[in-house]
Amino acid sequence: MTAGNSPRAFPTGIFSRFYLIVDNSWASRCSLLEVLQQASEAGVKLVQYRNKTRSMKQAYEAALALRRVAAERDMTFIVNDRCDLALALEADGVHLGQGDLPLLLARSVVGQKMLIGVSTHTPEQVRLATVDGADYLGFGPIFSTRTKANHEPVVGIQGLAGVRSLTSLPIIAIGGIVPVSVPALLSAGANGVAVASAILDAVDRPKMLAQFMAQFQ
Ligand code: 3NM
Repeated sequence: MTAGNSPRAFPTGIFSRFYLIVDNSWASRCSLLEVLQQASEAGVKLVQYRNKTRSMKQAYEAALALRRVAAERDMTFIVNDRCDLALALEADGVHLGQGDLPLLLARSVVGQKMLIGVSTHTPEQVRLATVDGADYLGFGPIFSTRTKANHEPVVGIQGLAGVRSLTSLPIIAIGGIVPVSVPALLSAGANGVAVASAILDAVDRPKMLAQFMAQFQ
């Protein structure tokens, strides 16, 4: 289900510059399945399932329908934090935070076919994840965000520009991103943007999705 010729090439087409984070903490307020369907209709091709609070069993059950829809709609499906959940869901990738399994260990767990992304917040973390063989990097938080509890210091657009030359991997900017932020982030060297609250909280979600996707035309 992964795009590209390599068994785990990170998708690079323009429709993969928008990386939707479907965070389970919104599940009581909206249907995550509907969000995924709306995202697919807007052309989104890359999605991460994030569940920081539920048991493994609950997370698996909640994610299964999302995973199926993503597969049907040819969306790359990445699981946050947990290699075991990614394997159980036959996900296309796993996204590791700095507190998760180290990259080399995670690679031995998930095998060669699965994409591995790494959250980075400093130049040193960017260098290390690159040397260790990540497939792509998250870098942030660019702006302040309420989605990630106790997040690391805000790096700003300058912080992003400062790490661009340290890696040739795709960098996905993350944290507090709204549509008007996107041009400056792309100019600073981001290959794409990852977004949760701007989409999940949107009153008119199809319109918000369209506003983001229009940034990549
Ligand atoms: N990781 P929103 S910031 C999940 O800096 C996450 O690594 C971050 O959500 C990091 O679009 C963040 O609502 C929150 O700000 C992204």
